[in-house]
Amino acid sequence: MPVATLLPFTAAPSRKSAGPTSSFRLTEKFVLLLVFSAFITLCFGAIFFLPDSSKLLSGVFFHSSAVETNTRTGPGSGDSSSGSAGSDVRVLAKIKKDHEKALLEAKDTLQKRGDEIQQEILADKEKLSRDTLAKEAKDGGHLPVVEYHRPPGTTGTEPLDPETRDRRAKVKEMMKHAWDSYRHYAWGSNELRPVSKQGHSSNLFGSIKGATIVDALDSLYIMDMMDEFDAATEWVEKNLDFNMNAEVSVFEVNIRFVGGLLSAYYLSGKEVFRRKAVELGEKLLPAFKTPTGIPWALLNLKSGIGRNWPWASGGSSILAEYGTLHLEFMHLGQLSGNPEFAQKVMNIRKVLNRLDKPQGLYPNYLNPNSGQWGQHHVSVGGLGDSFYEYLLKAWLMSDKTDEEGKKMYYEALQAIETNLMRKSSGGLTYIAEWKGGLLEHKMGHLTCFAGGMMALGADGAPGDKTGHQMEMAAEIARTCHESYVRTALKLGPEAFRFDGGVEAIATRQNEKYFILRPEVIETYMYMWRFTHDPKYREWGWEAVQALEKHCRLEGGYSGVRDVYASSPNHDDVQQSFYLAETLKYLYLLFSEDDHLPFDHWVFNTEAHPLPVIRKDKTEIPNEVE
Ligand code: DMJ
Repeated sequence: MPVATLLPFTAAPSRKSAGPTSSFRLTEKFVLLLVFSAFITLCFGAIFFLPDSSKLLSGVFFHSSAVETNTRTGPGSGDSSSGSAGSDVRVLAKIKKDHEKALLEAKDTLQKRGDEIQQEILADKEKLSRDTLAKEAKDGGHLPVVEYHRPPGTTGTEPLDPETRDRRAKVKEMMKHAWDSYRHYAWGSNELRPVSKQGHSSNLFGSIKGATIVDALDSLYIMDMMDEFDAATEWVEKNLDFNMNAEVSVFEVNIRFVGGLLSAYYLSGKEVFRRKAVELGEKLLPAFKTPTGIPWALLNLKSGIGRNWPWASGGSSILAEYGTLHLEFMHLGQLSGNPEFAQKVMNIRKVLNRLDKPQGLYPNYLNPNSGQWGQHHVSVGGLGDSFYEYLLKAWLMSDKTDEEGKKMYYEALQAIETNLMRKSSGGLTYIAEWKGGLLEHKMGHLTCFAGGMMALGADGAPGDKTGHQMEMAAEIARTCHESYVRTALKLGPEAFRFDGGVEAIATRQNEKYFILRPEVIETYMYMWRFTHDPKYREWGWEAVQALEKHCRLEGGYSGVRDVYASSPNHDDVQQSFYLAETLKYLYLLFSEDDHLPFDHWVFNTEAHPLPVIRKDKTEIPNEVE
């Protein structure tokens, strides 16, 4: 600032007060002026160039709004007028301290090498992004930072064989029809009613919405339907909500919603899926508040109050329900850093291992209060099925470190083989049901998954039982195929019997329906992968043709009420598992083995692929940092 402009501001001589100064000689006046202006220059130099100068100016002379805001919000700042001198001093002291710190840091930095500085900048940047992510996670559910690495095989190569390529393309077109119909007529509802062309809500999910969207996410991704996947992702981001006062089935919500979200996360790496999966998983934790830690079947998501199905033997929990949480909960533990998830499911094993098992079998009912078995009903179909599946898959998903799961699986399978597996007079192997020591010679469509499970586990079978278990798997696949072949519509009934002179045929009217279930096709897919016997692809193609002929409607796909009737009577439901499982297993049946390879992926019971958690931590595809 030029000195001249400052003169009037200081002691500029005016004509009126000129008297005493007029006695100085001109040279003295000049020297005085020189000294005075030198003094002024020095003062202003000090103000502007000393470290604290600019803030001092703004703080003391100009009272910038920033400084005012600071002092008002600071501790003990009630009145801005009183005590302002004290607060100014405090502000000045803080400014000085900050300045000194910055100067020291700058000095320190100047002494460092270029590469050191660069490394520090990088580290600072990483820390900042970690802090931001951690904050975001905290806002949306206190998640730790997870570095995402896409596991191998999320996309596969085109099938070489042209016929297989065409068949796979056909399955994709079926998926498109199922999805487009849902989108058109039932968007946001749990499921689609393809005849009446409207939404359908199942009370299994309380008032959670969008079961079809979440169940279908990974199938859309796997089939490279990315526009549809993006639309589904957007719906999840904006609409998927678990904050409701409603009762849900813990099992169904776990396998479809938690499983679907986890797979979508592992395939795409999108954080929203991890966040939602953990959020929902945490909402399910109160289900374990029972004297034994065996969870309730039903849970109110708001109150956290649980109960069991009123029809389940003396208030029991159900084997296939509490025994089908393990895979998802182990991954939830990985992705959330919350050890509770693993503790809860490991405790279920502890309770089971303390109990006596009749003939080595696991009854379907267990009382969560007393820790005692309910009615002695054993089944590899409904009420029991996926418990066995999860023992094997827990071992595989743990990179074969979960020895307890392995032992429990192979021992249970041995008990099943000894006590439940039988061969019909016509040579069909089936798995019967066991009721208090008596066999009911009936096999459910649900039980047909066991062929695939046996094939998947055959390789690790103890002794030299690998070949034998593969044979059992092939036999079950054949029997289940027969249950389809022996119907008018070439689709399998809900349950088929081996008594009263029939084999692999439903005899009761209430067992003749087909609701687009996947289990038979699931077994074909596993058998194809392990044997490459072309008959499994042929059998899968037969199912495609039957689905197209009898279940496809203008408004989507529907189940049928009687597979023995000459023309279909539609039940008007497109189940969400049709998109999650049936169409996915068909697609993989006509894909190369490099798509979701079994040494890297394990499918949950709703066909949602989850990556193997590597024992060598450096190889873990997604590990908590
Ligand atoms: C699916 O929800 C799952 O496969 C479950 O384990 C059994 N039932 C249906 C499909 O049939």
